Amino acid sequence: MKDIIAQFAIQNEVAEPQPLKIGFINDSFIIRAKHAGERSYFLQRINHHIFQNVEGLQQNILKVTDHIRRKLVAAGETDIERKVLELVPTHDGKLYYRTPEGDYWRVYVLIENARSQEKVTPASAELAGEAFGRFQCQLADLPFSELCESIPNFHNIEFRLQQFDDALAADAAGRKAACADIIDAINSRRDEMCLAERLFREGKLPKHINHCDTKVNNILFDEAGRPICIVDLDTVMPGFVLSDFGDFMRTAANTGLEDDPNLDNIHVDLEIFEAYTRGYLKQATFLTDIERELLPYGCRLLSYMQTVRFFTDYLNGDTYYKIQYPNHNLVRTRAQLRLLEEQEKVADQMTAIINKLS
Ligand code: GN1
Ligand code: MG
Repeated sequence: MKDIIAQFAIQNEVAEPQPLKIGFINDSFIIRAKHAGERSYFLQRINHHIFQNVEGLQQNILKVTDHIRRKLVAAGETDIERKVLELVPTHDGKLYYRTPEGDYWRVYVLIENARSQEKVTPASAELAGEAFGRFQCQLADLPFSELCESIPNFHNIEFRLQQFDDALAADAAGRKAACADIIDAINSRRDEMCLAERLFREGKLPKHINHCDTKVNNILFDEAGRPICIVDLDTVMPGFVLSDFGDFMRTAANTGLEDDPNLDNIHVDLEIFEAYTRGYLKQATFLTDIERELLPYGCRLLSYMQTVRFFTDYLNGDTYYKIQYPNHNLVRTRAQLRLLEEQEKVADQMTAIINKLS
């Protein structure tokens, strides 16, 4: 570990890295400053099986954080080092270090006195909406073509349906026969769910830079409970604003769990929906009419996409998502499908809320 840290341009004396239990994808460590008042750091081993283009990934993060920092400076903000992540380069100016064994490591400056939260209340949902809306707005003038897709076609539903079709044809785990209802539910919504990609090809729906993992725990809050910084920038990439709006609602505006075995627990929490939307619309001033109109559709699209992704992994024999028990991906699939059905029931109410707040 000492060899790894020695590669990075860390100027002050630091203690041994301590492992942190956060996230399922990368391995994270905290490196504390030895002397009070000096910088501490956040070290990560990047999962290069999932992020195969580490150079592109790190360039994305640099472009996005530099762009946001320039915006903060121009706006005369203070405390900027807590409002945007900062990568620490290696001594030879690289954004990551590759070990002789082929592992990839990176270092960020640690944001002090900040915490994340797992659960939302209506009050924190509104702040979360402001935070993700501000993040998108800060990036709205960075051309999306400047960034690569750190996971190619990550939120492209046409691609996800192709993976589903391939998994169905192969039926590698012999699981498809018992799942005719799920297969029907996916197939009957295909056309509707590919609308965003069609509108993009027709030049009617723009792409922007999105976070693509808008769970509330990717926002750091200060001691007073105010959002200060958006973190986990690995999936920041070009896409539709629907992704970020929809994924927050998928994970936060659900009265049940993502993998709830009791489908009766699953309903749309319209109070959370309204609170987040209020915060989001306040900040996301760049939205076009069609983007605003499609926000309820974005919620359904992300639940549908997650249904397709979990179910494809189930058909493939559980090769992507870590599972805690044998049918976990099937339980996840059914829970996401139920959420989609519940979102379909309240689509008009969602639209009414958006119209009221616009
Ligand atoms: C994965 O590991 P986590 O929870 O950050 C996945 C997301 C899914 C989510 C479903 C890189 O995210 O896209 O929505 O699981 N991330 C990747 O729980 O595939
Ligand atoms: Mg994540």
